[in-house]
Amino acid sequence: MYTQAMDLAPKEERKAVRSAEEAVLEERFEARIDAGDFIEAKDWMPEHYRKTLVRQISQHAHSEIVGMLPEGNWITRAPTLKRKAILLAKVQDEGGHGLYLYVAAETLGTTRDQMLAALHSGKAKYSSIFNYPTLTWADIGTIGWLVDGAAIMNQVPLTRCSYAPYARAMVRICREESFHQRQGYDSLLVMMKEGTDAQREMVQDAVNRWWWPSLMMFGPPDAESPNSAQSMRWGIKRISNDTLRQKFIDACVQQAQVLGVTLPDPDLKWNDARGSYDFGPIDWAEFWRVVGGHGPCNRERLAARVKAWDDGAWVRDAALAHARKQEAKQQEAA
Ligand code: FAQ
Repeated sequence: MYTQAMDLAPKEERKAVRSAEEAVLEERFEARIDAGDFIEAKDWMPEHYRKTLVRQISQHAHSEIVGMLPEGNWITRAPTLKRKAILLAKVQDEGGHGLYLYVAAETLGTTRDQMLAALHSGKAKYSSIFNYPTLTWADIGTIGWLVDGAAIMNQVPLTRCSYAPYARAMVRICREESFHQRQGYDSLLVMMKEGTDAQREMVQDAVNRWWWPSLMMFGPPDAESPNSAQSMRWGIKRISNDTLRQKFIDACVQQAQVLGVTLPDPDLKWNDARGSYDFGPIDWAEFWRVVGGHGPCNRERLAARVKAWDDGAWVRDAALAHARKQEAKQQEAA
């Protein structure tokens, strides 16, 4: 005899058994994390670990493809053939980074279409830094030096992220980011050492505008970072937002001296006791404004990505139609 009442008991039991099983799986997962093991796509993982990774990796992927826009803006105006070729290669690399990262996120059971829909609707975040405009050619060198420099500082620890597909993508990305940082620094060095006064002023102006937003790339202070504690516990993040920001500042001071530019912070001062540079207050209200959609270029950036998606619809349709035809041919042949 089957009744709803009789159905309920086994279901409850099954749920209890499942959660007991899950508890064992979770314990094993935590033990693997503690032992420094890497987690692969097919391994069991807690839902919150999976969601955290989808959030971070997809935001990272979005940052790479939105990050193509401020620099892409200068490809047609690069001052020499050499600089144009370098910039083209760099912007293309960023597109490639986006693709590795979307694929890494897809291994966690989300689709590219879902991730892009979240970007286009404004639901998903991307790095605050790409909502600032590139006003002069010196901005391009400064992005390489400071923005790619900050990206490397943040991303090298991610090559040891506990989720192996993300860690593997990051190894390749970091190698390319290192070239990006150097080409930017080299471009600024040429302008500072061999350029005119006007070029030197242009570099200083770009550094003044990009310095503080670059420091914001590392995310809010540790004490106000809701995701850090759990992400560090799981080995997704290996080094905290504040520690990475400090390491970046310490590295930049000497590089600025070699370049001959001033970093726009009157409080920047070596602290012997800490073995690091002290620095002035970061405008976190500005950061949250930009993250919240109200930066100088948020609307423009999102509109450009949505337009690219709409303009590319015929390419996606054609590729799908071709794939279907090939499949039908193969089935006929079989
Ligand atoms: N912009 O709790 P936390 C590049 C959000 S790639 C916007 O500390 P978490 C290459 C955060 O999502 C640059 N939002 O978060 C390139 C969270 O919001 P949610 C991108 C930010 O994840 C160069 C909330 O604030 N790099 O530059 C930002 O533990 C040149 C609370 O923050 C990556 O994505 C921000 N700056 O730590 C391309 C690296 N910071 O999601 C072209 C991977 C924080 O809870 C040209 N990601 N938020 O709603 C990470 O390492 C981490 O996700 C952090 C943030 C460190 C960015």
